[in-house]
Amino acid sequence: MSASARQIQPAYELARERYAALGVDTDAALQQLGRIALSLHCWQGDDVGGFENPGGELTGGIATTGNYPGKARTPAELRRDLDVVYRLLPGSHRLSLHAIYLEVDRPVERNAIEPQHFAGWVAWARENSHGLDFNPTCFSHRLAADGFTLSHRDPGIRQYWIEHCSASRRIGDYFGRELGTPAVTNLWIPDGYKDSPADRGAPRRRLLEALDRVFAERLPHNVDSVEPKLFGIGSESYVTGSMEFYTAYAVSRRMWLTLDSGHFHPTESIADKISSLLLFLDGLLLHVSRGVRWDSDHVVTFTDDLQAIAQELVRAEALDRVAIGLDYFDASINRLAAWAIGARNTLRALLNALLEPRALLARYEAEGDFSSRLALQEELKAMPAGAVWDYHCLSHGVPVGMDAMKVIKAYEETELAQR
Ligand code: RNT
Ligand code: ZN
Repeated sequence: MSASARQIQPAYELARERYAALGVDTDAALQQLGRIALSLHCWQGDDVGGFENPGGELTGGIATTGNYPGKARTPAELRRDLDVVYRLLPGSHRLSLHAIYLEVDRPVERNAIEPQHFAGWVAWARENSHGLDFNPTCFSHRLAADGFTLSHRDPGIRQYWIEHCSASRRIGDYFGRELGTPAVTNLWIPDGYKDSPADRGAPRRRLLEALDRVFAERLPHNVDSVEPKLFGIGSESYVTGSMEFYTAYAVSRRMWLTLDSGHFHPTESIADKISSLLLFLDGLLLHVSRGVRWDSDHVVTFTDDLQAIAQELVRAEALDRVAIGLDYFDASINRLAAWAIGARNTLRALLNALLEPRALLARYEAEGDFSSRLALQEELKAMPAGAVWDYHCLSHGVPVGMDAMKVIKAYEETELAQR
C-alpha cells in the first residue's frame, strides 16, 4: 500500500465522524454514489469527428480548438481510449454515441443507418457492462451546410433528416433491447440564423411537424429527449429549437428534455430549472458542460454551478429520473484527461451533494432560521468531502488524486504517441 493509500483510511474515519455529527451517513452516501451511471460522450475522444467521413469538417455552430496529439482515428482506438478512462472512474458508466460513429465498409447515407452498423459498439458495451445512449448527427453534412435540417424550407432536405432521426431512434431501441437498459436518444439540431430573421415562426412550425413524424413510431426500449439551445456560432440571432419551443414540445408529447449547461445566458444556471421541469416531465437528460465566453463546451470543472446542479438532483430525489450525460470537447489537452477530469468532477459534485445534511438544512428553513441555514451552507464548503472521495476511489480500485494522471501519461507514451 502506498503512503497516500495508508493515509486515506484514517482520513476517511475522521471525515465519517465529522459528517455523522451533522446527521449524515457517509457510507450510505457512497453506496448511492456507486449506483449513479454517467453517460460519457464518445465525441470527446476525436474532436467530434466520427468515422463516417474521416477528415470532414465539423459544422453546426460547434467547434473544437487545439491540436493535442493522439486523437482516436478508428472505433478500435476510441474504445481503447475509453477503456482507460472508465478505469479511472469509480462505478459503472454508460457511453453516448453519435450516429457518425458507425462502423461500415463503404459509405452509408445517414437516412439509411441501421443497428448492424453499431454492432461493434454493442458487443464492446456488453463485454464491459456499459449501457449505451444515442444521438442522431444533424451537422457536419452536405445537407446541413446552410445551417438548417429538420426545419429546412426544402421538404426534400427535411424528409432526409426526418428519416435520419427516425433511424436513430431505432438504433437507440436496439441498444436498449440488446443491453437490457433503455437508451436515451437525444435530438439536437443546429438550425438557426446568423442575423435577424424576417419570420421566426415558419421554421418552428416546420420543426414541430417534422418532430411529430420523427417520434411517431413507438419504441419501448428507447427514451426520447430533445435539446434546446440559445445560440450557436453562425446562429447568433435565432435558433429554431429554443428552450420555449422544446419545453412546450416535451411537455405536450410526454418526452424528456435535455438541459445542456452551456446553452443558456452566461449567468443562467440549469440547476434551478430541474425542480420545475420535473413537475411536468417524466425525466430529463443533462448535458453537463461549461460555457466560457462564446463556447458552450469547455471541460467540466468543479464550479459552483456544477455543485448547484448536483445538489438539485439530490435534493429533488431525482437521480432515477435524470440521465447525467457529459457534453464538451477539448482538443488542446490530452483527450483522456479531458474526459476523466470532467467525469470525476461530476461524480465528486454528486458526492458533495449526497453528503449534504439535508434534514438539518430543511429544519432550519422550516423554522425560519435563515441565519443558521446560511451559516451551515458556508461551513459545509470546508467539510472533508475530499477524504470521502479519495476513500471511494481507493475502495473501487480506482487511482486516487493525481495518480489518475500517471495512468494517462503512461498511456500517452505507449499508445497515443504512436498515432
Ligand atoms: C450542441 C449540443 C449537442 C452537441 C453534441 C455533439 O450545442 O450541445 O449536444 O454538443 O450532440
Ligand atoms: Zn449538448
